Amino acid sequence: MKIHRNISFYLISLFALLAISCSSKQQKIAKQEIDLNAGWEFKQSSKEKWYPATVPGTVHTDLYANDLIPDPFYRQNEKDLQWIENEAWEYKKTFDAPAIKNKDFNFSLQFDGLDTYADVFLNDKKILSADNMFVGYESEVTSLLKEKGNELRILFHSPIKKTEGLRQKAGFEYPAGNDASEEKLSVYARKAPYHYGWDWGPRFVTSGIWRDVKLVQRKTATIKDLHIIQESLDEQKAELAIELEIEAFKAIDDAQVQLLIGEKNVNSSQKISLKEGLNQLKFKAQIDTPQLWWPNGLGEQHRYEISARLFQADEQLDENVQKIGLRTIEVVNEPDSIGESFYVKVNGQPVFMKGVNYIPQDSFLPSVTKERYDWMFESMIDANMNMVRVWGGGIYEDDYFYELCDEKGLLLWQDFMFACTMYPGDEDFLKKVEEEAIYNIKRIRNRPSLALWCGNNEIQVGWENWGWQTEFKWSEGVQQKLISDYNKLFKELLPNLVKTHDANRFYYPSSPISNWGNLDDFKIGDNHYWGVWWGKKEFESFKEYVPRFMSEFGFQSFPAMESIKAFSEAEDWDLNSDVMNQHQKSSIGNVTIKEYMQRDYEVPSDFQDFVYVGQLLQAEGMKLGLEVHRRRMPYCMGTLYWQLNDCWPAASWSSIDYYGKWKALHYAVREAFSTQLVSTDLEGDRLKVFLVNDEWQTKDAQLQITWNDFKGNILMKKISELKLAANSSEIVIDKHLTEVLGKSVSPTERQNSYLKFALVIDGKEVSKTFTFLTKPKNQQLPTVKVATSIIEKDGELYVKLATDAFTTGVEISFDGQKEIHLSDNYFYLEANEEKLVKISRTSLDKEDLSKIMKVKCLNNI
Ligand code: BMA
Repeated sequence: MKIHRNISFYLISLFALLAISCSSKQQKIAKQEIDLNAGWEFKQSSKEKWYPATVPGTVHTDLYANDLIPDPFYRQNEKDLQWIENEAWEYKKTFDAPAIKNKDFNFSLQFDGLDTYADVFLNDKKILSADNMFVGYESEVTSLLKEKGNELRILFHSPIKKTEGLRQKAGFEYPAGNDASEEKLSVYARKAPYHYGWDWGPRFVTSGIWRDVKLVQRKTATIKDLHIIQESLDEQKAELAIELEIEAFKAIDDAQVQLLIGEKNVNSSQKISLKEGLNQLKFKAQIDTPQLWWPNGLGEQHRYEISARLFQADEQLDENVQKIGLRTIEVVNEPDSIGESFYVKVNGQPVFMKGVNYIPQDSFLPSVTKERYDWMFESMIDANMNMVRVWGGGIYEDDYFYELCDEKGLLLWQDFMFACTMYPGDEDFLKKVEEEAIYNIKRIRNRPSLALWCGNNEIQVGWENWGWQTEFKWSEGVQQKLISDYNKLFKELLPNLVKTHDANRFYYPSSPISNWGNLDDFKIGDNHYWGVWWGKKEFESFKEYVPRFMSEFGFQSFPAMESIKAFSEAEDWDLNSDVMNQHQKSSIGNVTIKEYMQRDYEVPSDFQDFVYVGQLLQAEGMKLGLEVHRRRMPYCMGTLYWQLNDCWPAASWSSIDYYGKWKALHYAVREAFSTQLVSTDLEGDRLKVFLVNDEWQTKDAQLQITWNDFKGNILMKKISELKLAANSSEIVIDKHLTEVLGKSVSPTERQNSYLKFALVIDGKEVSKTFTFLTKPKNQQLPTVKVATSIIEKDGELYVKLATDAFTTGVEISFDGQKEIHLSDNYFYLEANEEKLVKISRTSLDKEDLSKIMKVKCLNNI
């Protein structure tokens, strides 16, 4: 064993005890990947004419780019584009492969994602058939490849036609309620469920080459997989097991493996023998005085880069590089004195999970650029989140998504891709799922952010509580089959695969495990509380229905007007118009928004005002839920709201719209998730004030309470000094309002005044909240003058605002601009307060922006 600075490293191979040398060899690698994404053409199979295509891409986006169809998201175009799913499509390209002259090389074509039923031909010979969009395919093509003019052709079969026979054979319908067709074919295809429609998304059943295509050239042997397992971790050292899978194209006895941490060569092996086929090598490694990886908010996301290099004689054949993080993550889900816990411990301590459910960012997946991923992650981090759930009706995400989880410190809750319906369980189906699970487990398992695998979304609760068993009138035999298939998939196959390929990770069969309709269930595991929205319960019910872990809850709103303008015309701006209904997929959508609005606000008759108030409503309702969950820590140890984003421009539960624009909700989430939080509960005239601290240190703090009237007169001010215990939630005030305010509140004051609570640490206001003495619709908000101007400061543009009286829900927008970001929006402005709001995500200058700026507030509508 040799020590290099604070990193010591030793390895034991299954085959030989290996000696160590210090020479780090880095040279041209025999394995090369040649990008084959350029120069594709496509056509409808039944037609003659070829058109240019984009790879990665989809048929829909290629048709649109060639002006063969209109914008699928515009108005009601979705309806007219359903024919595409019934057609077959062909893609082709030609390429040269000069390296084929070198007889030592082995060549294969690698497809990182084919959507979904595809036959692939090289020089007219079929090289593979694909039927699962969630796996990559590779086919050895050495003997078929020519030096010049190879033709690669892919025939995509209609996913509808491909699965119709399976439905007929089954002879019964699956309960796939989100599949927007009478014939529920989505269950038979291993294809993103949301493509078939969802209650926030359109139906676009895509086909296409949705991830990269490459020609891969290799020599003699290749590294198939590098798996790094953290076996132990303490302050002194981290012990790692490193497993290498090497595929040798022929037996050799002069291979060498070199391992590095960062740039540091920590080991070179003596010559080892590889048998033809798959070779598994195991090593041990140790990192001294490890630096830890922390979730966002608790510390740095330190990572170590571990590389394995494979040599033969002096030639480097291959290299595999993985970035790992050293941390412990435990999901504690066990019986306790209340019922059954569900919480996450990171580096030894329970951490409250603040996060969100993520859906694919586009109906057309390849349209999601790195910039769009960056923006989503920036927005999650800005909103103080530490967990994201990749929800089971979408896709196993792009590698870049997972890279950002690691880099930014977002713990990853990864569902397998099954949602809201029962699924088949025949041999063929299980085989496909097995391949898909192994492929994706191996792809993600080295990620330090990966906290847990979850079998599916809402299938167990669906089966037990959604009435499927009576609604579908299945025979006893079908019911038996459905439940037995469920058990095979989620209680046998998937947990066994996780155990085999990612042994230390927590597996959870289905989220949620408990039912929202039953209060007793809130003592057990996780819950999706849909009493608000689907159950039409008051937002206040969030206080009663607190689970041990909230993995979904939400409330809808429309995107802001500038985003609505992008898919509609002025004549569509009506809650009941066909276009607005097309872009509202929840069966109870617009009516429900209105119903809740009536409870708290005066419902504006003007559509644009309705959209605006709808966003305030969503933000206020959800803020209550998020705060309640944090207040109830440690009974409740996490809250992931539904949903972060959208896959098209529409009304939905999202906090960020399709164009990346933050709704009022996202600003509210940022406040509700702040590291230290002040939160209030006024029930009748009983006032409770809660303080929450997510840091692991005690904090000295000041709580400032002011009672003001809307005109700006201070009616009372109180400051108290306190200590916030580490990682805690406490009630610091639980009194009658009169006691807190020093006098009783008159009926006029009730309508004309508000309380402001500010939490100050080290002279900085870290959290604040406004508490009202009556609902917005009963308040007498004065008409206000909000003065605005755009100023330039240190090369940045800001909106400067001031108001003459208390102002609710200040919304800044810019005509025709749907992507501009404002550092704050939909905020309260106090009388005589001056505020600067930073403008970003625009190339417009001060003059342009001044001309198109608009300001709205609740007072003036
Ligand atoms: C949840 C999700 C989705 C759905 C949402 C809103 O439970 O899992 O299926 O979009 O509810 O209904």
